[in-house]
Amino acid sequence: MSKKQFLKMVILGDSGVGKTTLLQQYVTQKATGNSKPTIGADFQKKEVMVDNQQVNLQIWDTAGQEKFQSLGYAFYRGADSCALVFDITNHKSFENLAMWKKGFIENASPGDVNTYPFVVIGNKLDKEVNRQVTSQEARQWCKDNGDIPYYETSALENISVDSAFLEMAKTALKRGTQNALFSLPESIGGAGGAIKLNNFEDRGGAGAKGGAGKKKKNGTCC
Ligand SMILES: Nc1nc2c(ncn2[C@@H]2O[C@H](COP(=O)(O)OP(=O)(O)O)[C@@H](O)[C@H]2O)c(=O)[nH]1
Ligand SMILES: [Mg+2]
Repeated sequence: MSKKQFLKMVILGDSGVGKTTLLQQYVTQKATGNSKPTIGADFQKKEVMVDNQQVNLQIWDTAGQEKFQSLGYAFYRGADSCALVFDITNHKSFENLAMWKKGFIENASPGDVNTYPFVVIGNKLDKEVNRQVTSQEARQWCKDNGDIPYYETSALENISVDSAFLEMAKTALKRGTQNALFSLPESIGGAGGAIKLNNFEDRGGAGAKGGAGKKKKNGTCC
């Protein structure tokens, strides 16, 4: 079997759209809707097969800090893919996707933004009667933002949750192999919470580029 791959994924979106429930459903096949993540940046692990390759996913969820838009640098650092989640019954959460995407780009500095593996997820599909965002509207936004794949899910009823995460892994892997050609090891270590990520292949050449300043801001650098 070929070398094990590691992928870091992050989930962004307004508070209440269902990020934690999506992750819980994906990782444990359960959605109780009442799990509280631990304080601070929090991630879950899952091992999956993607195109005959074993992949270790590390999926980062917020611990509620999204309300204050105060996600630390460790959250974004070296992310291989990013899910932008909104609630189809809450138009405002859809409008805020642009802000989340911009925040991600500013913090993760993911190189060529147009080819970055974003996935947009419109969650709470089981509440179709309360829908405020049409599929067409969402698809148009995705098209205008570099042809981002779009999924409608129900974290509660486990509709299309696996497919959305699988898409993230697939596109991230594809891009990862392309980037591997260019990635030289960066020697910035000891970055506070980011230490956890040092187990990961540091393909984040671009991530590290914009990050040094931010790390200093957190008082955790070097
Ligand atoms: N009906 C419905 N409710 C959901 C769904 N996903 C999450 N929820 C509920 O929405 C609320 C917020 O979910 P949560 O995962 O905590 O959102 P987060 O703040 O984005 O992490 C909880 O009461 C969940 O049970 C879904 O697909 N359908
Ligand atoms: Mg949450």
